[in-house]
This record gives sequence, C-alpha cells and structure tokens, in this order.
Amino acid sequence: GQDLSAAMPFNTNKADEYGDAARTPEPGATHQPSTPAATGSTSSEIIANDKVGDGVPPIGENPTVDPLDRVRVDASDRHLTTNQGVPIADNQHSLKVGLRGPTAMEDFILREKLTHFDHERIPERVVHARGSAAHGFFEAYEDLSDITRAAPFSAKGKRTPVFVRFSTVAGERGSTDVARDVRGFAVKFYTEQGNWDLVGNNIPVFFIQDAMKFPDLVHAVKPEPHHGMPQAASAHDTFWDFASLSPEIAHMLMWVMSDRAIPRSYRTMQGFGVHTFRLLNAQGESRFVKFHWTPVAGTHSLVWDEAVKISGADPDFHRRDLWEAIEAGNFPEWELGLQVFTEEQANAFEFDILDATKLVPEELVPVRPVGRLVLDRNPDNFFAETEQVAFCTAHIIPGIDFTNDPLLQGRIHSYLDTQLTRLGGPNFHEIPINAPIAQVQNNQRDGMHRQAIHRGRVSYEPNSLGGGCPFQSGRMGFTSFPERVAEDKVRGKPELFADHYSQARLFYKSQTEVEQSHIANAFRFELTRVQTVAIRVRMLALLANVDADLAAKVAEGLGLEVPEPLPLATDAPIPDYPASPSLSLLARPGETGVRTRRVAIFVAPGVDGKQVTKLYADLVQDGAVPRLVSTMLGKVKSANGDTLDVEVSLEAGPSVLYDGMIVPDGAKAVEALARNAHAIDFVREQYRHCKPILVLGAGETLLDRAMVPKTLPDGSDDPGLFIGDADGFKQALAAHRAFARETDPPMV
Ligand code: HDD
Repeated sequence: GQDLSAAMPFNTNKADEYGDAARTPEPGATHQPSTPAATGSTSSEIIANDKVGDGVPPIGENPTVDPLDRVRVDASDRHLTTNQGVPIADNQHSLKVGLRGPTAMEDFILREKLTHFDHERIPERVVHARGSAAHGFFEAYEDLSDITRAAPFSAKGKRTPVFVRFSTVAGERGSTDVARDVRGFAVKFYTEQGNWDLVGNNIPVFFIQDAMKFPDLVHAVKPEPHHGMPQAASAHDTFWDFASLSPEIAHMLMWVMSDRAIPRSYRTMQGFGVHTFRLLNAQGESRFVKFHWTPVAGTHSLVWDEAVKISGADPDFHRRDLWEAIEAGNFPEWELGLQVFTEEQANAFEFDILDATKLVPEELVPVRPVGRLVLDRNPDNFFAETEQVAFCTAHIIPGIDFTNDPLLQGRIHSYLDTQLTRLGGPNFHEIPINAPIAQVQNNQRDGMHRQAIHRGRVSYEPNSLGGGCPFQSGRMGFTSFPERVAEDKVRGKPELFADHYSQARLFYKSQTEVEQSHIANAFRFELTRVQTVAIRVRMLALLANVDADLAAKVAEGLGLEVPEPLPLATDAPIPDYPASPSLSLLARPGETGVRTRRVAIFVAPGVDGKQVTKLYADLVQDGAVPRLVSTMLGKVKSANGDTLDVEVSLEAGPSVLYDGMIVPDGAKAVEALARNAHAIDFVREQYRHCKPILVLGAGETLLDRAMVPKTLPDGSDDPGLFIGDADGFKQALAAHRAFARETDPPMV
C-alpha cells in the first residue's frame, strides 16, 4: 500500500487545457475544467493557441514552438506508465501462471504494449516517401502589399514560421537519399491568415502537362510491379518506355539527367513552385507569379560515380547533412525570388504559362528577391513532425490564387485526398505539425480522432442560437480571382502545349561543356540499364529532336545509330531561345566559402603533428568540418611527440563522404598509409570526383603511390591539386570541384 500519488507528477503538457492549477496542483486538488479565464484562451480548437493566433508574430519569435509545446513529451525524471497513466512496476516480464506457465490473458500491460506496437506504422507517401524536414522562418525583405495581400509579405522584416520538407520522389521510405531523382521542396508557412503550402521541387518544370497522366508516370518510374525492382531508380524499362512515348517529357528529362538530380546537399539546391500562380492585392488586381528558392550556399551537386558509392557508404547522406548543419548552427538559407508578370506579358510569350513543362526564362522576366528562408531548428521527433506533416497545394491564403494549369488543378484534389488514407481520416489538420497558428473555427464536426472539444449546440450556418457565429469574413476572407471563362467543355490541350522541344534545347544549350557531358553520360547509363532495345532507339529518336550532338553522343555510348527523329506534334514554328546562362548549376557558386565542407586530414604515426593541429584549427575557424582520418581509430603519436585522436577510420569514412583531402608531411606516416589500399582508393576517388587535394612535404608520395597525375593531360596545372599551397586548396574547396580534371572514361 505505498501511496504513489504524491510522487506522481501531473502531465505538464495539460497546463494549457486545464490551467496552471493542473501543473502544480494543491494537495488534494482535482482538475478544474478549462475556462477562458484560466487559460487565457477563448479558442474552441485546442490545437490553435490564441497567444499567437492573431496579429504578427514578433520578429525573432517562432510561434509554432508554443503550440507544439503543448504536446511535447519529455520523460526525464518520470515514471514509466501505461497509456492510461498507470504506473508500471515491471516492464521486463509478462504476467504468467507460474514462472514456466502460460501468459495470463489479463496482462493488460503486455497487451497494450504489443497492440500499440502492432499498429505503429502508417502508409508511406505514394510519392516523395523518403524525406527530411526542419523548422525555420521566412523573413520578408520588403512590404509587397502593392502586389499581394498574402500575409508573409505584408511588412518589411516580418517573420513567418515555416516547416520545410525535402524529399526524393520515387524511392520508398527507407531508400537512399542520393538516387538520381527530382527532389521535393515543400514549404508550409504558418501565417496568421492560415497555412500556405508551397509544394515545389528542385526543378522548375515537370514531366507531364496534365494531372490525368500522373498515376501513369508514377507507375512507370516506381519499382516494376511484378518483382518490385529497382528501388529509387528511373534506370529501368518501364520508366523509359513511358518517357519515350511521351514527348512532353523532353524538357524535364534534360533536368533529371543533369547533375540537378544528384544534389550535394539539400542546402545546395534551388527550389521552384513550378506552376504559374496568381498574386492578388487588396484591390483585387491580379499578376502572375513564379516562385524561386535560391540557396545561399550555392548550387552544388555530386558526380554520378560518387552518388552510387554514397548510397552504400551513407544512404542517409542528405538527411545527415541537413541535421548536422542545423545542429552546428550553420543554418541553411535560401532567398525567395519572384518572377512577376502581367496577363498581357504572358499572352506575348512563345509558350503557354499554364504548361508545367515550360519555364519563364530569367532573361524574359527577371527574378526579384523578396525575402529569405532560414532553417534553424531540427524536429524533436521524426514521425510526429516529418512523417505526419501533410502538404497540400490547396492550402493557399488570401493574396494567392491558382491558375488553370491542368497539372495544378489535379494536384488541388490529390494532396488532401491522399492524406485521408495516409493519416487515417479527415482530422489530420489537428495533428500538431499541421495545425495552423491561425485559429480554426467552423462547423465541421466529428470524424476519427477528433481533438477539438467544440462547445455549444450550434454546428450549422446560418444560425441564430449561436449569434450567427462563426461568421463569414466577406472581402476580408479568401477570395478567388474572378477570371472570365466562356469556353466549350472539352478534353484536350492548347496548341502551344505541343511544342515539346524548344525549351529542352534551351536548357541543353545553356549548360557548360562539363554539364552537357554529364547529361549525355546520364542518358547513356540509364538507357544501358534498359533491356528493351526498341525503347533505347525510341529515346534516341526523341533526343534527336533536342540536340543532334547529344543524340549522337548517347547513341555512340549505346552502340547504336541515331534514328529518324520522332515526328513533331505541331506544325507551328518552334521558338529558338537564346541561351540562358542562369540555367547552369555553375552560375550560382554561393557565398559561404568553405563553410560546412568536409575535409579529411590523413594521419598516421610519425605525421607532422604541429602542421595537422594548425590545418585543423584553420579549417574550423573558416567553418569547414575537418576530420582526422587514419587506418584505424585510436591515438596516433606524431613526429613531435604529441598524440592525435583519430576521428574516423578509412573503412568507416570513405572518400565519397568528404569534399576534399589533405595529406600532411611525415615520411613514416605516409609510408604506413601507402600500404593500405583504403588510403590509396581514397586518394584516387578524391581525384576522380574532381575534389581538391592538398599534399604537404612527404605527403606528395601518396599521390605517386596512388598513380594520380599531377598535371592535366595537356600539361597545364590541375586547378584542384595543391602541393604545399594551403591557401590555394582553400579557394578550390570553396569552388567545390575541379572539373577540368575530368575525363570520360575516367583515367584514374
Ligand atoms: Fe506531388 C507529394 C511536389 C505533381 C500528387 N508532391 C508531393 C511532395 C512534393 C510534391 C514536394 C511531397 C510533400 C511532402 O514533403 O510531404 N508534385 C510536386 C510537384 C509537382 C507535383 C512540384 C508538379 C509540379 N503531385 C503532382 C501531381 C499529382 C501529385 C500532378 C497528382 C495529380 N504529390 C501528390 C500526392 C503526394 C505528393 C500523391 C504524395 C504524398 C502527399 O501528396 O502528401 O498527393
């Protein structure tokens, strides 16, 4: 009969609902029902929190933290309990009839534990299943109320809390981060006018023009249905079969076969809203808009051979990178840019702005920077936040509106619909990560897992019993742009949609030579994996319409001739765009220097310890992430007698996980390293992947042992190889890669 009640803490998270009395109850006190006075809240929606509900969150404050606080659970200093709050005496043994006897049916503790476990998985997203997310804020550079009344843009310096999820498209939840694929870039703005989701990708165009084709596209790219292969890869027959029969895919293929589809980091990729949207100001005037996210760290990608190997070395490569950058205080940042244009301008374009396979060249409509996005907090719980977050293109707010893009129109349906299966019913908006900070009041009721406890007898409108509440906002509320439409009801598409190649060509010719060769190699790889020759041939016929050189290069790689080009779908003249240099990845080197770049410093007994310590400190000073790498973990005695702690073994941290390497001086150390094939492979892969290499003193011999050439084939200096020049190395590290070294096939 020990009385545990004095030692049992009340659930601190209940304070918001039951008042402070629940947090520190008087001895013997019972819970008081919530009153507006006790909680300071008049909300009927318990997820919403009117401390932050109305008005502008103060600069520097993240109001999503408060509502989430209500549901945060921290078990430190707490007893273990059942889900009913009953203290558990023994969590190791089930209740048995005799120590060797059967388990008793009445063991409710065992049964609750197993039952909950049996049901803890939910369906993964039908696409974009694999992803990672973070909290942060959007900060407006200026007041944009002349063009939109959307809340995030209403004042200079205004901050709106956001939750951002990045993802791959095709792979399942547990698949590799570094597959060749589009990346999702989904931003949920928690504004005081409700949630706005900008559900974009890292590529500004899409595979198809009409939502009608989306299930076919996804079925084609996902693992083939009979044997469930391949995972997280487009390099298989069904995808290329579909692609080769869908010429509208041509432009998107150029992007997906480019290095954009293997980003170095989520922090180094652009994001795009893809569709044309509308901005509406308080006067109801409409302008068209395209949304662009540009990473402050620049656009950087992996190389294919590296991406393949990272999939083995660290399939969580992007997830880890995002997490670690935020934990280290290197908050990832993007600038939001808008391309704003009028209906008259749009009518004069050579493409249709409702066609999601077309972009608006920046030369035609410049990108206007309007704010920045900063990710500064990792989620507390992957499932509760990253997995349960529900993005939806239908989540827009006053000041923003859709266009008639037929892909977007279908998306407006699909995202809400899919959550019903994935999150188990119509109340997913009450899951804390999805709940708006704006208060929710309406007459929708009940459904599975309802959280809100609606008061009163009224759940209909119009009503007099509830004083007419909640009431409509009229012009203050969301209003759609009154676009005039007087047309026949038809299935079909506009003529301009049938030009499939001009922008594919624009993209290809805007790439640097290195990027063009990567595109050709990617096609070669993917089509080599395709088993059906007719599909390879059909793809070459499609590429022949994009660029003759590209088609010829890919054909050569496949041992085929370039066939007759596919017939065009339109007789109309095809626009010939001037090259758009901003479409090259190399156009945005970024402003972060060497910050967050990972550098391996090779150590072994006899290494020049003083040099190592200085290099290490210098790199840390510049925000880079150096690691002492050796054959094994443990202590290494340096030449001057100091000991160094090895941080990573060569086996656990292969070359592909580093952006650059240093081999310090110390003849004995270099000798020891040269006898280890992991070390030799490391140098060769750093070289092959065009990464900067610095060798000091005796360190140079490791290059010889690895048979790495010290100059380019034409005898000129290798821009990524430094013998004794630490400053040069740092500059090359900031520039990311020395592509001048690259050959196809690789020499090293
Ligand atoms: Fe989609 C998820 C982006 C076309 C149907 N999509 C999803 C996500 C992103 C995108 C980033 C993951 C959101 C998250 O992190 O939870 N999707 C796009 C873009 C598209 C696009 C940029 C073209 C411009 N999508 C598209 C079409 C349809 C869908 C045409 C259907 C008609 N997308 C879905 C979906 C998903 C989804 C099935 C799966 C999980 C989810 O919605 O929440 O509804």
